[in-house]
Amino acid sequence: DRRLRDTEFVLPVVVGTCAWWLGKKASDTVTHRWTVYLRGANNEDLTHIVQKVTFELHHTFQNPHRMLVQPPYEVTEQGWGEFDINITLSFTQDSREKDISILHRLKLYEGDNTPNTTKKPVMSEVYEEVVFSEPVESFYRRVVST
Ligand code: SLL
Repeated sequence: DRRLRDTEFVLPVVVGTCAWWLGKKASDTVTHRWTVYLRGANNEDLTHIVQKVTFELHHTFQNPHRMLVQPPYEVTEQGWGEFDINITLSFTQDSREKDISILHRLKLYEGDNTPNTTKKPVMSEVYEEVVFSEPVESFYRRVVST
């Protein structure tokens, strides 16, 4: 599989967390309901490039290794604490690309002087560019034509 020497292919993605405080319904171990997600930065379909997305949750969760082979690439859970989530992307076979990882911290609280509210969620979203340098020619041709 020939690689294109002077070419790179950039995949813009967004990773984020969205957390709702449970207010009166909160208990000691469940204070928030949250979702962690990965999507195309412009909501484009990633299935022709991404084969699977794995979210590695804190070990206090059951089955912390959550694998998604189709969109939406997201996990919704309930808990009490903030932690770093390792997000691993695997790409389609024809790309011959290695997996890449993105670390994203689950955010439940806005900050010291901001009271909790059930009216709006706490969001933490980051734009990332996955860069394929010297992509395999056949893969590159396929993805730029779709
Ligand atoms: C902290 N280092 O101490 C972090 C750990 C872990 C959060 C946070 C589990 C809930 C469940 C959960 O929310 N863990 O067991 O279902 O802040």
